[in-house]
Amino acid sequence: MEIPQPLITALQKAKKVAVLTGAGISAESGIPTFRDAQTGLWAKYRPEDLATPQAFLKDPKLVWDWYAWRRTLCAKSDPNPGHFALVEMAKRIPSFTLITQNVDGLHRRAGSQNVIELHGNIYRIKCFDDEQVVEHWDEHDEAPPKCPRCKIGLLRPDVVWFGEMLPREALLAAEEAARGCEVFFSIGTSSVVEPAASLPYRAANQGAVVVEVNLIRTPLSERADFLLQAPAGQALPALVKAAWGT
Ligand code: BV8
Repeated sequence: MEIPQPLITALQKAKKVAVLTGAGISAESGIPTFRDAQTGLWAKYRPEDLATPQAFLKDPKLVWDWYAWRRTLCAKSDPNPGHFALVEMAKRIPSFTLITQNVDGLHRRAGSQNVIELHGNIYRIKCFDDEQVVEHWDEHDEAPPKCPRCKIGLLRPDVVWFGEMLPREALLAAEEAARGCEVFFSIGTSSVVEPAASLPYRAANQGAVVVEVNLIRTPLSERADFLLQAPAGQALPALVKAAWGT
């Protein structure tokens, strides 16, 4: 894959790089993206209709089972060359910040450090009522299990649903990284969900080079300086090889 020389040069010179990833970087690991048709049992549901507190309150078992299915899928999936290329890139950039919208934990499993998980993590479970994370619960309990601590609340995945605030520290750290970087990558995201979708614009507004990696154009494409229109699992290793020969 041909990488534009100006992009290679910008990356080789960069001291501060920030990266935002979305479901697209995990697609080649076999995890359906938000826009992919859900498969099997879940084909008739739209993710946006299930990933909300209202959906959970309306049908707790349905939403709990959807996340249980996704958790199993994530656990069976492995990081792909796109995730590993970001681990390599981080070794060569003095200040590298990885921000993800994904809840699948694949960046950490690939070896990325200090990943900013803007939308939580599907493996972390918390009480719907007091929001406290729960380590263990009665696996034989009906789905969703009751909180073993307060005995009243239902357990839910510790992910950010639509209409819920993002974790404050994570969002502040992501915004700071976008403001201070020289190169900002937006990888495998439809660039429509806020506030994550605003991060590349914050970077562009302070003069950063913005690079989009996606199969198709998105609302960000016209603002990006470079669009690598290819699967992340091919584009990112090609970029690392072009910049650092590995
Ligand atoms: C908030 C975790 C303050 C859960 C997710 C009305 C009412 C309430 C809120 C709003 C409203 N209007 C707007 C909002 C704000 C709302 C929002 O942005 N809505 C959108 C739909 C307009 N945002 C929120 O609600 C956020 N909270 O704002 O709080 C507030 C509160 C109340 C009222 C107003 C404001 C919370 C947003 C977080 C939601 N949680 N995930 C879970 O995982 O179950 S969002 C989920 O979808 C993802 O995490 C991701 O962030 C988002 C988009 O998904 P992507 O990652 O982009 O994936 P997608 O499938 O869309 O695209 C994949 C891309 O990859 C595609 O472009 C594809 O081409 C590409 N691709 C595919 N394969 C590859 C590839 N690219 C490269 N290589 C490949 N191989």
